[in-house]
Amino acid sequence: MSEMQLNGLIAATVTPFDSAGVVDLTAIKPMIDRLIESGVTGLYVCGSTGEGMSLTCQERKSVVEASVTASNGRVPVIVQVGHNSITDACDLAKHAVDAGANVVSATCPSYFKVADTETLLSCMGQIANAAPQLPFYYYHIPALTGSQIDVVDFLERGGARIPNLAGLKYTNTLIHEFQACQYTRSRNFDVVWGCDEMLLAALASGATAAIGSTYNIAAPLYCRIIEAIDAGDWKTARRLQYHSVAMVNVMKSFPFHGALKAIMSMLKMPVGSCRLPLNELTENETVSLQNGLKDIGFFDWCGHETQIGR
Ligand code: MN9
Repeated sequence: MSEMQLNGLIAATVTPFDSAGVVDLTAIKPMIDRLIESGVTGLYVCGSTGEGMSLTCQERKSVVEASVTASNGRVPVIVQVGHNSITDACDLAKHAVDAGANVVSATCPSYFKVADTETLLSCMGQIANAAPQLPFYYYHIPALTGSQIDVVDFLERGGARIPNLAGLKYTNTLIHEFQACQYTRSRNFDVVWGCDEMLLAALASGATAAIGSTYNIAAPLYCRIIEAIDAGDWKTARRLQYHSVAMVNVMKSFPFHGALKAIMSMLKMPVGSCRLPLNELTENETVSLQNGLKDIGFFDWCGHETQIGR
């Protein structure tokens, strides 16, 4: 059971909000339909992109239920249950099972930093054990959790300690470490790439799946990168990957999540704004984001229909 393998481009889905800032469950199905049409092969729900940490547990559960229903078995639904309270994380993991999700994933607690591998194993062991029927993926994102754990050591020891540990979502930029995670002796772990703008490098280093925010807005572009590599055409793959680099650079010159949600609206996937502490873009920022994207040709190569003129 732990020898699970995710494949392709998994969208880290956003959580739609209405104009009053309430989670808009009705926007989830149309969004997921569009994502699947665009080539997405899985959904990672309530992660960083989904602002999972800014939602109440009840909201997280309702988003998971709506996402599982909307996916309707078409693509796997991975539920991110990380929480500063391990008890709440376990409760969310149990709920993911009852809701019919396919995979559970969790960040480590982050207010108090996790000090060492042993502590991380204890935290993740408890959460994984709350949903023993499902494969479990540790969500490694040191830039946000602030915990600098040796992930290779975690996997080596986790193989013996956590029966349903299937792998991890690796959101860091250390390609050599990402590769080492795939060669652990304890088990054949599924190591999923999490930095979209470096997908090409990750594919070259053995990635078979990637989870990320920009697969919401440019999955067709990334599909073309994979096709180019499959055809041995590295030159094309590099040129297309550079589109992703340019896109992320433009997005990062604004508050990133606000930019992502604004772009989804431009691509006819209205998902509303962000929740504090994240901020939505001002009208001026939205215009300048759109201009920045036009400048790099985003609307020509993202592969989505738009509701703005060229
Ligand atoms: O984990 C995302 N990371 C964060 C996935 O949200 C911190 C990525 O998809 C990035 O948003 C993306 C842009 O840097 O690579």
